[in-house]
Amino acid sequence: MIKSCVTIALVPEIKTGPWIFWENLETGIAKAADLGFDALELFTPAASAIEPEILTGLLQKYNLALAAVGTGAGKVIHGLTLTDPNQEIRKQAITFISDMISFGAQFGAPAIIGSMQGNVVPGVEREQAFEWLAEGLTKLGKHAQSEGVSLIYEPLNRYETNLINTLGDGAAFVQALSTSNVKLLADLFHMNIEEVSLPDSIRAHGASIGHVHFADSNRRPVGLGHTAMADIATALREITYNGYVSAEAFPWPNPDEAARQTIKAFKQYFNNQ
Ligand SMILES: [Mn+2]
Repeated sequence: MIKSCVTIALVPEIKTGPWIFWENLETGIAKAADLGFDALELFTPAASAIEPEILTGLLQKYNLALAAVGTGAGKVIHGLTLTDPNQEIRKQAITFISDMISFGAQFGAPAIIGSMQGNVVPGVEREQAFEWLAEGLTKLGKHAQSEGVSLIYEPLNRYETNLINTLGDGAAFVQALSTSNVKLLADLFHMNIEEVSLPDSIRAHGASIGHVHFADSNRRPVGLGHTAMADIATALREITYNGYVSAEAFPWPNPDEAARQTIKAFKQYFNNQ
């Protein structure tokens, strides 16, 4: 069963990002519930930003699940990445993500590593950067396992990282780690830029996919760009994907209409599963 999810971002520094809701936590949750979403994906400044008891209460009140937690604030606010040449910064990046994993795990939600993977920066050998990334993902994947959740690693398009841009390269990389607890995020916006065929790539690497970001070719809500979504939905059903398709899309033309468009598209492509 494929489930619907909508993003709520509570990080002022990244207000121009592709997240649907920006209001305070309860407003976003209430709107998500009203539209019939199954779950939320949360972006917060840190693991300590929301009291777990408060979130538990709100999820129960509105009968929603927490699908995943994002870690991008670690880079945006603190400049932390897993591939920084400075060992102390890499260590802080691991601590930041580790805390986010433990926060999400209280709700059964995995953490996502996207921008915090970083880049191969000038002066660093490519192999060295990949070693640091592998080291970080392995440590964090094992920590997530001890907390009872998976860890989600997200290949990004070439304009956001020079490490891994496709599901295929991501699958080869996580399969070589000494933990099997790291899964991939199939972000349909990044994939639209990088993959030869989105459905073929989903079919080829289905076993590695743990989460999906649901956005159209221009990163607007699904239905407002030119991605051929029907074939992608078919591929996700073929791999018997049973996780979330989460709207990480621009709040275009505004958050409420973007959320309505997303749930309409979700019903169109996934309701007859
Ligand atoms: Mn994404």
